Amino acid sequence: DGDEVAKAQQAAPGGAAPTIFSRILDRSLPADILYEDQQCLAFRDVAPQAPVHFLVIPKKPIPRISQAEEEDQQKFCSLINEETAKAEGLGDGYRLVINDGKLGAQSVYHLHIHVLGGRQLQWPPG
Ligand code: DGP
Repeated sequence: DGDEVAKAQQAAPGGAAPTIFSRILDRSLPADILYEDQQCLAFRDVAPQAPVHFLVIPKKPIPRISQAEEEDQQKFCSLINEETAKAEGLGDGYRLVINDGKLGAQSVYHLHIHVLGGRQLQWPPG
């Protein structure tokens, strides 16, 4: 919504600066965690836009996808969290979204994939 866009327009791409997601990773901020492995963490979005809406992040604090290094890009497939999507009841389909930068409405500069589903999604998004 407009609030998220306002946040995105104020968010500064902070390089390696810690974000709220670093605090979720080190457990100093509680989150509803769905999946974890050596490389990634999946947790529910605090402001869900669909009946199921979770985020999948790399543990490495890569700020944004357009600035990811080559070797990190090879790991992105593990971010597409198929198993968790199925476990969340998304067997009939879901949407993966990566917001990148200001115009892409990214508000947290720790690379993350949104996984949304559980209703008929519309296209195009706003
Ligand atoms: P974006 O950068 O616009 O792709 O989205 C960031 C998302 O992160 C947004 O949908 C809301 C979510 N979010 C922000 N802060 C928190 C938080 O403290 N906890 C959780 N679980 N989600 C958060």
